Parts: sequence; C-alpha cells; structure tokens
Amino acid sequence: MTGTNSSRLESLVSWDADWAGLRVVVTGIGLSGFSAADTLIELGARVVLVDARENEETLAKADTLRIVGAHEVLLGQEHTAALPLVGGEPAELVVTSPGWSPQQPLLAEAARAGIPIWGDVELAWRVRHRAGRRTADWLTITGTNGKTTTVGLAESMLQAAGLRAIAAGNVGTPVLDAIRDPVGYDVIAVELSSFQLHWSSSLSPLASVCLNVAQDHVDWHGSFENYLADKAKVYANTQIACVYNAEQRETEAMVEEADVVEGCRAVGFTTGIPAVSMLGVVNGLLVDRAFIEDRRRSAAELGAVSDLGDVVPRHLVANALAAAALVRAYGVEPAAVQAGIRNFQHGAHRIQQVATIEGVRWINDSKATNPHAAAASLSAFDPVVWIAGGLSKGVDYDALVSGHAGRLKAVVLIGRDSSGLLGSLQRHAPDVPVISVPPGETENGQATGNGEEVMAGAVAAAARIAADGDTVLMAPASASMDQFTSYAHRGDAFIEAVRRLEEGPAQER
Ligand code: UMA
Repeated sequence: MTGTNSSRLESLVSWDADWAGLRVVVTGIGLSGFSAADTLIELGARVVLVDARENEETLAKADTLRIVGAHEVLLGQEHTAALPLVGGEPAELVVTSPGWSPQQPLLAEAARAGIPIWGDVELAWRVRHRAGRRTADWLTITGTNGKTTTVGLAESMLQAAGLRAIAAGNVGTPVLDAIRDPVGYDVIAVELSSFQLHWSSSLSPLASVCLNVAQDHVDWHGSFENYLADKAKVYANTQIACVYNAEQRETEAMVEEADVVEGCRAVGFTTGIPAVSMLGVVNGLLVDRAFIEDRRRSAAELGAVSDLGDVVPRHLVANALAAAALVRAYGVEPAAVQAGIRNFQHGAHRIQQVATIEGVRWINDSKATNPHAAAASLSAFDPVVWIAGGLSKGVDYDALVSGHAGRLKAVVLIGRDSSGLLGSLQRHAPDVPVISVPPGETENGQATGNGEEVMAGAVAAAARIAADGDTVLMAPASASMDQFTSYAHRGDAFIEAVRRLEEGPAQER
C-alpha cells in the first residue's frame, strides 16, 4: 500500500470525509455486501462487487446496484479467484462480507498486496458521524452462544428507557442499515460474530461483552486460538465498561489483555451471588453491584428471574445480566431493565416447546448449531431422545457427548455426514442406541437436501423410542446447511413433523 493511500484511508472516519472516487472491491452480495456496496456508492466511491453465486436473487440485486451506480458487478465462481481491477486500476480497499474467510483466494491476494480489508461493520463505524444527524453510541456483544438473545434483551431494555434503539449486526439487520436510518438512533446494540470482529479494527464501543467461548467456526478461523483472538477484539477501545462472564475465566482474561480507553471498568456477571463490580442473582432477584454508588454495601434490584419466563434456563439468566450490564453502563435505570426483560419476546427455534404428546415433550432448539449451545439445552432435560447432527464445522463432540451421555435414552442422527458426532457417541456413550436417518434422495452421490423428508424421518424414529416422561430434543450441535437452507428452516421442518405426529391419531379416528 502506498503512503498516500494509507493516509487517505486513515482520514476516512466520517460520512462527510472524501470517499469520492475511492476504488473499492466489495465481496459478497448477501445482506452485508449489499449494504456495504450501496453505502459506498452513495458516498461516491467506485465500486466493483463480486459474488460466486449467480441466480435469480443475486442477478436482481446486481441490477439494483448497477442502477444506483455500481461500477461493475461480477457474478459467478470464476470472478472470486482473483482480485479484480477497478476501472483498470488496482483497488485501494476491499470491503468484505463476514462469511468470506481470510483464506479465500481473492482476499488472500488482497492481503498479500497490502490492500486493507475491512468488514461492513468497520465501514459502518467509520461513517457513523454525519453532519446534521445524531451519532449513535454502540454497545457490542459477542460470544459463542446467546448473542441474539442478549442483543434482543439489550434493545428491549434501551427502548423501555425511552431511547431510540435497535439491535443490529449479526442478528440480521446490517449495521450500515441502522447507521443510514433517516431518523437515526441514540444507541445500537450490535451483535458481532467472530467473522465480523476479524474484519474490524477501529471500533470503540461504549460497553462490550464476550458472553462465553466454546469451539465454533474452527474451519473459518483456521484454529480455536485464532477464533478466541478474534472474539477478544470485542473489548478493544471500550470506553466505559468491559463486561465479562465471571463463570468463564477466558472472558475475564480477554478483558485483562484488552487495550481500552483510560478509565474503562471491568464488570462481571454471574448466575450466582455477585461480588463487588458484578451483576448477579440473590434469592431469585437480578441485582447490580457495579453501577451504583454504594456498591460495597448494597445492590440495586433489576427484576426477578421469573420475569424471564416460566422455564428459565441458566444461560438465559446470564444473557439477561449481560444485557443489563451493558445498558446500565449506558445509564439505563433499573426499572427500565426490568420492563425491558418483561417486554422481551424470545426468538423462535431456541428451546421452544412445540408439543407434549402422550407425555413426551417435543423441544425445538434448532438454534443450537454448535456443541456448547446443545450442552445448554441438554442440561435442562432428562431422559432425552436427542435429534442431532448436520454440518459439523470442524468441531469436537467428545466433551459434549461424555458430559451428557447419562441423560441420553437414544440418539437420532441426521446430517449428510455426521461421522464426527457418531465417533464421539461410539467412544463416550457406547450403550446409547443410535438411529441414523438416511440423508434423503441422492443425485450423483450427493444428497439433494430435502430437509422436510429427513426431519419427518427423524421425528418418526424418535416417536418410536420416546415414552411418557421423556423429552425429544432437536438440538443438533451442528449447522443446518447440508440439508436445510438455515436453522430456521430446520426448526420449521421439525415443528411441522411434530404437528403431523400430533394430528396423526385424530386423523385415524
Ligand atoms: N460468498 C461467496 N464466496 C465465499 C463466501 C460467500 O461468493 O467464499 C457469497 C455468497 O454467495 C453470498 C454472500 O457471499 O451471496 C454471503 O455473504 P455472508 O455469508 O457474509 O452473508 P450475509 O448475507 O452478508 O450475512 C452476514 C452474516 N452471515 C455470516 O456471517 C455467514 C449474517 O449472520 C448476518 O445476519 C448478516 O451478515 C448481517 O450482518 C448469519 C450467520 O449465520 C445469521 N452468522 C454466523 C453465526 O451466527 O454463527 C456467523
């Protein structure tokens, strides 16, 4: 990178900076890539966008971007192998979608050439100041599990305090969309995946949290250590409070290592009794011993555990306390924290009770896409007929299986290749029966991925084994994309199959 280019990029820290003519390659035309390209075009940059997928959806998006002024949109696998030129000259910047791994050839080439690579979140941070508009503060949330619940809770608490607030980022609304909202926000609860953190470098949130860490996305990051290092970036440059999980030492260590703004505090959360500078639980009440004057001798009440619902798993309490810590750092009053918890609607597909049929509870936890999330829901039930398997993302299942073998009555395996999980079951739960559901129709040796059929087979198999008092838990500990379009699709297929089972006897009558 030339010195001139480097100083030009360093000066790009507001919407009103000189973006005109900047040569940018944007990778990905999904949610984040589209929002990044659209923003950069509006800023006057020269944008070339690339995506491996060429189908009806991407062609339509490409047309839109061309109409608004994209220099070029290149669709098809062949365009993602090398870094394209922008108007015949080398790119000055690459803005990537989070799903693109650093090993991807185009990105690897940009890195070798010294061309900076930002994620859409980095771009959003840099354009957040805009003359005549309010600048939103950021509260940032990462962690292997519970991020979406925690940003949702934080959003609800902030809104209960009368603030204009939104949950954005990995949760689904690209941060750039929130930044470009014509009315603007006071504060954004930003869910950050490890991918987004990897591609960010100058964020300075008001408060930040890493909820927990466990193995996930090892293939994308190359190793678990790299994944942890990217997660730890959430704390960099935090202004007021770095919130950590007092029950998971790794997150506290991340805070100790972080370079933060002078005066920033470390605040813990625990599902037990809190020490000073922590939030926690006392006699069924959520309490704050961090953001009050007399924290050595007293605590502020933030609500009751029962405000979270009838069945309250421990991790949900932890998520609520983490969200409370973030918004308390922002100055939200205890009453608004409680109101926010009460108003909060839980996301679908997360430990969702679908039906009780002849004494068997059917639970959909399709959102459990990794072993850590599956462990949280397995812990809540006993005995369990467990529906699991799918795309493993290179994780290790041994600890999950050995930790929960005792509660497993049987396992119904789905997934195109669940051999990793099967191996762990054979080693650590050899007496637990395993029923493998065939991956469905195949074409040239590949499953065509009729998820509904696979799930109907899994539900039928589980129904044959489960008896009064058992729970059938669909918490796959794996991603869904080998047989379903998303975890939501997988969850819907499960719900549909359970409903059919419920209606079955009635139809026969
Ligand atoms: N693509 C390529 N080549 C590649 C990789 C992707 O061409 O090597 C293209 C795809 O064809 C597609 C686009 O890039 O058109 C997809 O980009 P993306 O995977 O980054 O997805 P987006 O649609 O931009 O959505 C992303 C997040 N997805 C991922 O990180 C994988 C969404 O999180 C997020 O909601 C959205 O940005 C808005 O910020 C989803 C997710 O699964 C929910 N996140 C993972 C998780 O939670 O575990 C990290």
